[in-house]
Amino acid sequence: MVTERLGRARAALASVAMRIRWRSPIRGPWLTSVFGLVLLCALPVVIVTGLLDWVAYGPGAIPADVGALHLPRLDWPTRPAWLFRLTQGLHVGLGIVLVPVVLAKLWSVIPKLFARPDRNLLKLAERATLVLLVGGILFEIVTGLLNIQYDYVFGFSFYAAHYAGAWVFIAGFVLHVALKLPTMVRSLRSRSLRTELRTPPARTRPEPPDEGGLVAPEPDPPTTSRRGALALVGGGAVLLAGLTVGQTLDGPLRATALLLPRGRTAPGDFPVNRTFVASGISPDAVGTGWRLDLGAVRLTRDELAALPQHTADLPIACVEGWSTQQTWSGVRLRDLAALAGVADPTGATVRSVEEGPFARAALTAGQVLDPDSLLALRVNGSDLTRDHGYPARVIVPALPGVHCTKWVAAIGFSR
Ligand SMILES: Nc1nc2c(c(=O)[nH]1)N[C@H]1C(S)=C(S)[C@@H](COP(=O)(O)O)O[C@H]1N2
Ligand SMILES: [Mo]
Repeated sequence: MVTERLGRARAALASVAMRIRWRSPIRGPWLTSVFGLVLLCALPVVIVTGLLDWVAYGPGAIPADVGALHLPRLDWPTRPAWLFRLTQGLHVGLGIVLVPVVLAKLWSVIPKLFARPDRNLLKLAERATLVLLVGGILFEIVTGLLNIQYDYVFGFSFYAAHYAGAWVFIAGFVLHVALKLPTMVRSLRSRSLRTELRTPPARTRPEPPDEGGLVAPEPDPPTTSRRGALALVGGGAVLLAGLTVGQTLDGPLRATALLLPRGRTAPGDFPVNRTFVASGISPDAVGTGWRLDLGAVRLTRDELAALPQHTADLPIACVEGWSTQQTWSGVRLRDLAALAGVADPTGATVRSVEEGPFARAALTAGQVLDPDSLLALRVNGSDLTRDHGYPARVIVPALPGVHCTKWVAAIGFSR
């Protein structure tokens, strides 16, 4: 019964394939392998920076339970201060730039989608890995792009889903590379890149028929060359890079981040993810009655401002990929620990006036003790605006922006 139905479905697919008949004369193992080589070089960077970002968030810091998939607990350093700016910027930026290459690679292998499945066990296993590989990367692209456009449109936790999806993709990627590397190397050697880059459409010929069935049995006359296809994909990647990089730059070039909602801010200001109004905090909660609760002591804003102030140029780097460096002033976290009577803090828990996912953040000992780690009262020479966290906010070198808690209500130093 089931086999009968499968057989019918297969026949239907085959007839669709017959009708569509993938006829591009440039499709073939060489072109697929060129896209494959680019992805083989670049995707490990996206994978490693993504995993590093997860390490940077720290254990339990983001409300996402990933069970057995958790990484070893490593203390994320505070130096260099731009570390998270770099890893997160690379992860998001390169992830965006590679989208045309991924799409081109999928286009180049599309006849396989309609090919009859092999009875050979190894070939079947290879197909199974493709489900992980293709499903995994499309899921990562879609969730990642949605997240950088509008924070949290998901019913599920972006962090947990993107992270679990990453492991599915990584498994597919490793298996696919292991199975296909010899084919890729052989195919790359079958033609010369230099020659292809000099071949116009008129002289473009299909590759010889291949075992994998990528080359069209009845190719159409060429309308573009392999050079043209590479230029289209490369041009798309460069265009995306140009529209993305601005979100990590300060100065006039920031306005070039046209694709990204946080690329644009009021003149003289820097991005805000959640505004004061959006936080739902009542203005009274951050008015004259506001106190910083350190357990042993409670301080007014004036009392905080009367303590020794320290100034540092530090980046805010958001999980969404944007980053900016500003000049922050405030009280050193280690001075506040001393005031709270904790001489040797082993970490800290920061609580916000705000309820919800940003209500709490955990800091390691190293993050509390760094001389540039601040409870900031001012930025760029003026009091914080409410949108940037007035009366006081945390800023710590190399700490993901998401943990730089705004509208701080309390800091608990642990011993
Ligand atoms: N209480 C609170 N703190 C918060 C947030 C928030 O929504 N609520 N957003 C975080 C995120 S995701 C980032 S990137 C930074 C952004 O700081 P900014 O809005 O001052 O640029 O603040 C962090 N601190
Ligand atoms: Mo963020």
